[in-house]
Amino acid sequence: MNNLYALGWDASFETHFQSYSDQGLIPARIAIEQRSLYQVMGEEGSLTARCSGRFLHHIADRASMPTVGDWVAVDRKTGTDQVDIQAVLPRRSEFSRAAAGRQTSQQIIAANIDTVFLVTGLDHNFNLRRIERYLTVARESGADPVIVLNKADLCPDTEVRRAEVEAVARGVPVTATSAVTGHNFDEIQLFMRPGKTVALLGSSGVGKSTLVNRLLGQEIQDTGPARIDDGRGRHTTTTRNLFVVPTGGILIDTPGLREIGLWETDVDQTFDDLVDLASRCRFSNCNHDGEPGCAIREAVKTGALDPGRLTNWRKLQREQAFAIRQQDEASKRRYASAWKQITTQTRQKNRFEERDQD
Ligand SMILES: Nc1nc2c(ncn2[C@@H]2O[C@H](COP(=O)(O)OP(=O)(O)OP(=O)(O)O)[C@@H](O)[C@H]2O)c(=O)[nH]1
Ligand SMILES: [Mg+2]
Ligand SMILES: [Zn+2]
Repeated sequence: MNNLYALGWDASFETHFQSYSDQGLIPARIAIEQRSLYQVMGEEGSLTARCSGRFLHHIADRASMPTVGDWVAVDRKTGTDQVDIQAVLPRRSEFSRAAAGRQTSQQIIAANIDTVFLVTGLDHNFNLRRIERYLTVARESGADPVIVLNKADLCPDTEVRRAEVEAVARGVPVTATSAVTGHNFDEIQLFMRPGKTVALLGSSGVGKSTLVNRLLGQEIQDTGPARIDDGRGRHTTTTRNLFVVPTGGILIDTPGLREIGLWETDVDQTFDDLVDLASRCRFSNCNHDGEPGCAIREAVKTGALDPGRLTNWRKLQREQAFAIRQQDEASKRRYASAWKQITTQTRQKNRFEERDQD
C-alpha cells in the first residue's frame, strides 16, 4: 500500500478533498496521461482512470483537464480495473506554455511541482538565450527553478559555462553535472526530498531520462541518442511520466520541448538587471537605440552587458506582448459568441411568450 504523503499529498490537499471524501471518493495522483486514459497512483497502488462524463461536461477549458502531477478525486474501485475521475483538486503550481503552434491555448505540462530542473546539455545544446527563455516561463509556474547543466563530462570548461549561466540566472541555483559519471550528483540529490516533486524540462537529448534513471537507481526510462527527425519524431521519451523515488521524492520526466512559447509571464523579472539599468537612462521613455545618456548602451559599450542578452530581452518582451494580444482577442471572441447565444435564446424565449399570449 502506498503512503499518500510519499506521493506528495499534504494537509492543504487534504482540506480541499474533504467534500469529496464525504461523497465516498478517494484521492489519487496522475502519473501518466495517454490520450483519454490515465494511470493514477493512490493508496491502493496504480489504477487506470478516465474522466467521468459529468466531469467532462463541466470542464471550462483545456487547462482544466487532468494533467500529470494533478491530484484527482476518483470513484472507489468496483470490480473493474478502471475508475472514473470526478474532480481535479486546485493546483499548487503549474508549469504551462502556449500550446505548440498556437498562441491562444495554454498547455499545462505538469502540476503540483515543487522544483523544476531546467536541463541543458554542456555540448552543442548549450545556449544562454534558451536558458533565459526557460527561466522566464519557469518563474510563473510557482515551482522553484534549478538550472541543470548536464553532460559535464563532455565539456572541458565546465566552470566557465557555469559562471556564464550564473550571470544570467539572477540567484537561481545552477549545477553542472553528468548523468553518466554521476559528477556533482550530491548537488542534484539535495532537491530530492520526501513528498516533494521535481519535474525535468529541456530539449530532446539533453539527458533528462538518463538523470531520472540515475536518481531512481534503475533503468526505467528509455534513453537514446537524439535522432534526426525521421518523420516519426525525434524524442526518445514521448509521454510525461511520474515516478516515486525509493529514497524519497517524486520525479516527472517529460518529452523534449521543441518550442516553449510564453503564456503568462513577466519577462522583466528574468531581466531585472536590465530594468534597473534602464531606470538610469536619461530619458524615461528611452528605447536604448542611440539616445544620449542611455545607460544600457553604455553598459554594452563597456562590456558590462552582453548585447545578446539585450536582444533577447526585447525579443521576449515583443513575444509576450503578442501573446497577451492574442489571448485578449480570443477571450473577446469567446465573449461575443457566448453573448450571441444568450441574445438568441432570449429572442426565442420572447417569441414563445408572445405566442403564448396570442
Ligand atoms: N556524455 C554524456 N552523455 C549523456 C549524459 N546524459 C545523457 N547522455 C546521453 O545523451 C543521450 C540522450 O539522453 P536521454 O536521457 O535519452 O535524453 P532526454 O533528455 O531524455 O531526451 P528526450 O527523451 O528525447 O527528451 C543518450 O545517449 C544518453 O546516454 C551525460 O551526462 N554525459
Ligand atoms: Mg527522455
Ligand atoms: Zn536607454
